Amino acid sequence: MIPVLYDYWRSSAAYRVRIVLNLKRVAYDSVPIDLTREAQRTPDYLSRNPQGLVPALDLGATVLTQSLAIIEYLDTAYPNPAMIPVDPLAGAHVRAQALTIVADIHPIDNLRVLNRLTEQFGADQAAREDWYRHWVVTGLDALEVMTTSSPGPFLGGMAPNLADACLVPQMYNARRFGVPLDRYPRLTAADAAASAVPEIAAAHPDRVRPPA
Ligand SMILES: N[C@@H](CCC(=O)N[C@@H](CS)C(=O)NCC(=O)O)C(=O)O
Repeated sequence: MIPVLYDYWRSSAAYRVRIVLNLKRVAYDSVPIDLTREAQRTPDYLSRNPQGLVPALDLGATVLTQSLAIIEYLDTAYPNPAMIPVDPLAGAHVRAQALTIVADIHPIDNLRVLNRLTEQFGADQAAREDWYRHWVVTGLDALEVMTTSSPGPFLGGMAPNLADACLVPQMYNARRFGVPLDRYPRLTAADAAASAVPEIAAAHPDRVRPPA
């Protein structure tokens, strides 16, 4: 069977995986999991991902979860084009750039965390958005510095890599929440370069959104 991606069009974690599947030209089917309808909490979906989060990639023999683990698997199983340099030091730097988004921005801006702010502390929409922007700015401020020496046009240099696959969805989300991006010349340039790559453009939420 071809891989089945349990996906949500606006999920940045799923968007990362779509980018890498497309860059590696791995054919896949997509099953939409509507987070606005709590489809991620149905027993059927929880049997695939007990965390109740998208994405999950069903390979038939097994189901993979966690976008970075899925991308690492894809990079090993489908080595071209490479997402993570084999050189240990270069690979560590690329992972550090990616994890600045994946581990340190995204988890605390996730839907379930924003909902918890409301349930536990009574945060209104303005407070949720302020929280969201605070953590995006904190992370992107650091990432801009961490990527300044990248030769470009992509964070990966002449070709997009894991860091680009994480950056593009994060920049999409930052725009959605009105985070000013002009203070990040390196990141906006890399995002523009990556977004123009047809395989990455094809993963954009507007291109995969199911009809209402
Ligand atoms: N670390 C996980 C995070 C996955 C994640 O947080 N997915 C979000 C969408 S971007 C989700 O499913 N949220 C549902 C919820 O918060 O209830 C990964 O990288 O796959």
